[in-house]
Amino acid sequence: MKHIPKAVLIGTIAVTTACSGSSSPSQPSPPGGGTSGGTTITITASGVVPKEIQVSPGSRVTFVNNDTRQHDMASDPHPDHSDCPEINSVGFLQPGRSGMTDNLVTVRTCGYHDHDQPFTANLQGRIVIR
Ligand SMILES: [Cu+2]
Repeated sequence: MKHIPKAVLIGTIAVTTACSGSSSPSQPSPPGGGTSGGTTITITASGVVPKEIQVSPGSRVTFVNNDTRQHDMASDPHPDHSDCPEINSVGFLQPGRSGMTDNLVTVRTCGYHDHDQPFTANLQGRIVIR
């Protein structure tokens, strides 16, 4: 017969020091957005950048007019603008102004153009929702 010693575990009373709120990590927040992956299309004097952007369903895309002239962004096809009416919310943009699409909820590819210059290729682009 083996004697199995009865192990008596003396639990140490762990006194957990309550967190008294002095340990909030400072998270650097980049100013001015610039989210990776990006949902911003910039309109420059030489056209839209990027020409094609990919966003997740439900995203809104911001058009920023960095050109010195006005632009009027709208969904393809011109002049009906019926493919992705969410884009038509961007509309007319004075220089320096920005506008957002409505929520792009449908997985698809949306073409857009500048309604003032509907046949200017560098003012046409695509938003890929996937
Ligand atoms: Cu148009």
